[in-house]
Amino acid sequence: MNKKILGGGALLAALALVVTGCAGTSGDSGDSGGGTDDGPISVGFAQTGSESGWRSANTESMKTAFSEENGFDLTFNAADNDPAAQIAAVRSFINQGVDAIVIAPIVEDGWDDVLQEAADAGIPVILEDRTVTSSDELFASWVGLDFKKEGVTAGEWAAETFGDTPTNMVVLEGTTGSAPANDRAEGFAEAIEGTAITTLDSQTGNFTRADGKTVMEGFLQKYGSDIDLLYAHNDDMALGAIDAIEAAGLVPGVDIKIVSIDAVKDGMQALVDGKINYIVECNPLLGELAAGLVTDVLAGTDVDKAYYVEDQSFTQEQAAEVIDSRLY
Ligand code: GZL
Ligand code: ZN
Repeated sequence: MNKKILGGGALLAALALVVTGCAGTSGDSGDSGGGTDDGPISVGFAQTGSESGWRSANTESMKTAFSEENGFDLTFNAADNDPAAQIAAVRSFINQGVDAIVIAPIVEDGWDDVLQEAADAGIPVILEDRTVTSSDELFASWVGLDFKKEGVTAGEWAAETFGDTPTNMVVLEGTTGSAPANDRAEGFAEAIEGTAITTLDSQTGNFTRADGKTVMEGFLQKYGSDIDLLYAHNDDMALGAIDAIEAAGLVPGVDIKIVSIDAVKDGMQALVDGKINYIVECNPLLGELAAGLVTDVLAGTDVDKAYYVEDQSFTQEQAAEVIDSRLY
């Protein structure tokens, strides 16, 4: 899959390109975005669910971009983190005969059949956020983040921080089978190769605060103060773990260092408060790019198979500088 990195000027240029629907494509009736001369573009959006603060920000970004005034008629479905329900939602969009389908796939596998059905029905599919293992012949384009790079960035911080000091780590994994969980684990593991960081335990917390707390309670019962480091695949699970760490009478960010991914508001606040030590950003504001891709694909404009939005990362000091100006 050829890779286009969108950051800064390139991102804005891409935004302009895809949101205006380019010159000369349908929808030149002066309205911005997806409207065409024969009415709004109907889009079915199959969202994962509402498992985290990141997901809420992503849903808001998508609903804002796929608005009526932007020329879209959006049918939204949140699948409550249930892969079968999400595939059923996509099937319902196909039966509805929408113009295009957008999916944030809960898990990577199991998409071949329903994507083939969409292709047979002549309905283009755009992926946003997470990826699938299906052939990229089965979808028109994907826009999201480089999850493996996020894992590498988090692992490099851990390697620099702990280096050759024997360190016991526990991991709160994202949703089992999801691209971010797989790739963040892989990237982190590569980055800490050769260090003295040992993984005591690694379990899924399903990207949720509640499960992050429950799993961390289990880790604390099993390993107690032997735990030096927590790697959480997202802020929500880190925040749940902080509750468990404090309930156990330990100090998060001091007794147990924490590195996390997302950089949502609550996570950044915990970073400023010293309860988390480092956060790698994962930008949820993908709505405009996804809407532009739908418009472009329907207009027959050539698009790349993958658009990567750039991320950054934050120490406690950097978080304090930016927290008030962040968009999510
Ligand atoms: C990553 C996204 C993940 C976030 C979690 O792009 O799919 O899902 O890291 C969210 O917070 O639940
Ligand atoms: Zn365009």
